[in-house]
Amino acid sequence: AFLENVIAHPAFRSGECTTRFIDTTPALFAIKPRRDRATKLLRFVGDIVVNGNPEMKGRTQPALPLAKPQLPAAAADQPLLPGSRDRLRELGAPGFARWMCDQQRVLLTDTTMRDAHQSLFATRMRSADMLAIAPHYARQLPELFSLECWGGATFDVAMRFLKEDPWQRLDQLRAAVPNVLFQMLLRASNAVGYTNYADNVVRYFVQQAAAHGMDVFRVFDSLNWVDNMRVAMDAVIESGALCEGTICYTGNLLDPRRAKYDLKYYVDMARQLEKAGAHILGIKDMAGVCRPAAAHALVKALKEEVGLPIHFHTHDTSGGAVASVLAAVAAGVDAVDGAMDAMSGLTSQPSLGAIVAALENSERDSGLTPARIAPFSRYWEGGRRFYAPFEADIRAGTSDVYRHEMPGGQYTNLREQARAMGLDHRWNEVAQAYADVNQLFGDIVKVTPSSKVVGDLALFMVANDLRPEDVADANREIAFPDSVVAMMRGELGYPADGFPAGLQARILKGRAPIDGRVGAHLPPVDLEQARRSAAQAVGRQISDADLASWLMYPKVFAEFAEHRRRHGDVSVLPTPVFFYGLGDKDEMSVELEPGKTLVVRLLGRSEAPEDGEAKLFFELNGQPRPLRIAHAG
Ligand code: 3PY
Ligand code: ZN
Repeated sequence: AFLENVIAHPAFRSGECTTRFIDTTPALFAIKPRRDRATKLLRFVGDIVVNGNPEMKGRTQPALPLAKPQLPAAAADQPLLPGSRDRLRELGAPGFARWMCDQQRVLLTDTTMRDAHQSLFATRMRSADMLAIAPHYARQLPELFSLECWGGATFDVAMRFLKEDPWQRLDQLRAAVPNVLFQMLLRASNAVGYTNYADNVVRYFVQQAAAHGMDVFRVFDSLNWVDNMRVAMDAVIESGALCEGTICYTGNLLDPRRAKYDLKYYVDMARQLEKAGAHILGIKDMAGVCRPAAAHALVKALKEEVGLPIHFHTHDTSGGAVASVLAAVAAGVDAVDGAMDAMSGLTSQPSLGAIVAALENSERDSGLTPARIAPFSRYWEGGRRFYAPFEADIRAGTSDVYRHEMPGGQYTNLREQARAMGLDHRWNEVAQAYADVNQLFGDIVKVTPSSKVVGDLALFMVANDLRPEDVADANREIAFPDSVVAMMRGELGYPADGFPAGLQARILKGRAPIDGRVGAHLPPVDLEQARRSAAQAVGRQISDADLASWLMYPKVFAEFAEHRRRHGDVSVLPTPVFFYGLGDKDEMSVELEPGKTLVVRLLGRSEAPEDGEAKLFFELNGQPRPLRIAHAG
């Protein structure tokens, strides 16, 4: 490696080096632990071959080999045209918002790399599958308004389950797509976590995300409490990025019996968001319950009452989402979300291809065509197969969502939790309990993290055969789940009209709820102290982005850092290898860095049961590499 460094050094190559070259060029001694990297990865793969990926426990492995997804045929070296991101740079956020309002065409967001996989297969999409197609997006779909590719649950799942660095994902995607806006989902004071953070932590997180190239922040509060959104919104606005202040849609606008969430409610909230400085107004229909007529009435009213461009997001859980999108378009919505066809439908977003086709040759033609969407959908069709074990066994849409109102991202999760608790056959009761808990809580917005609390109590009720009357019964002793107590204490904030006082008092058992916003009570975190703690926990220097990960999820981050120390960067592995290992005689090639490729082949294995080990015969770049792997547990 030393010699390689000498040979590669520019001074050596240009013949400008003197006899003191070696003494005066310390960089030559920076010998990269290359062999070490390859060995670490090989050991990781070997462990999966022998013991399986722990993530696959209890899941059914698909038949191997899985075909590589087919990339769009057009070359990735086509010229790069200016896109929405160039326009934001040129106009600034307020100017960009005005530009949006001036567009006749409907602007499109592709959610494939965030919400679609979060809602279809438990957020398990790996960076490698995004990065392969990213340059094609940049070159072939520069008309897209944005790519939603970060935030929400992707942040913790990347570290927790995929052993990937979410910041590295963002950086790599950004490098591949310099011209189209990137969009993230930010849970206001909960940032990308499940509980409120100190204000300075929320600010720090937003600053980091913006510094790493995030352009559009869809900021929402899980109880639609605007006061709890201001810190995050201010930080976004200050960073120069686009602040999409977002209303979570719930209930049924046109049902007089659900009067709490009427037009006035939404218009009031929209005015507050406009006042708070939002550049764009988001409508987030996380459960997919905004029926077409409601979407039309809502968008029409908001267009009349506020001056912001409106961005509509929904889920296709019922099967009716395209109709709602088209109704929103007819009422003048500026931008809408969809997912590439193969990643759409069910609990995901409606199909972009279907939306594009519906609008083609109309006044609000999106500028795209189904033919230009198709190669992307084909790619994702193949990519999705990698994740089959994480998909819920759901074949069709369900209009039952109008009863329970579970967010698309939660529905499959909760079903999975119910199954794990042996309650699968009582799903109908879980769904009803979910609706009942919502009423007990005073008919609240249900979206991460409030939706998790409602789900926790619903499962608890079914598991313990509790009816809503039992929960409401002041004479009955119930050990409520921790998350329920925390929410009633105000740890997620409050709905504008508070929680029902009786139930709240009963759940808190005499303890006082938090007065006002949690963030107003939490002392600022000493960031430099936190950096030192993080460095100590992981035994190395901490970057600014690492610090943000630590602040969000200290334990998850520390475990991820340890995984990386032991196994290296496993995000470079092909997805089937990461989850399912290599079969006998299978080969994979991994680009460790540009120009450095490992070609690995598994030639065979033998068992050495007396040592509790398996011996794997790998070939690494043509050289034999036997490895002994211990059988786990
Ligand atoms: C999230 O917060 O992750 C969501 O997707 C809510 O819809
Ligand atoms: Zn969503």
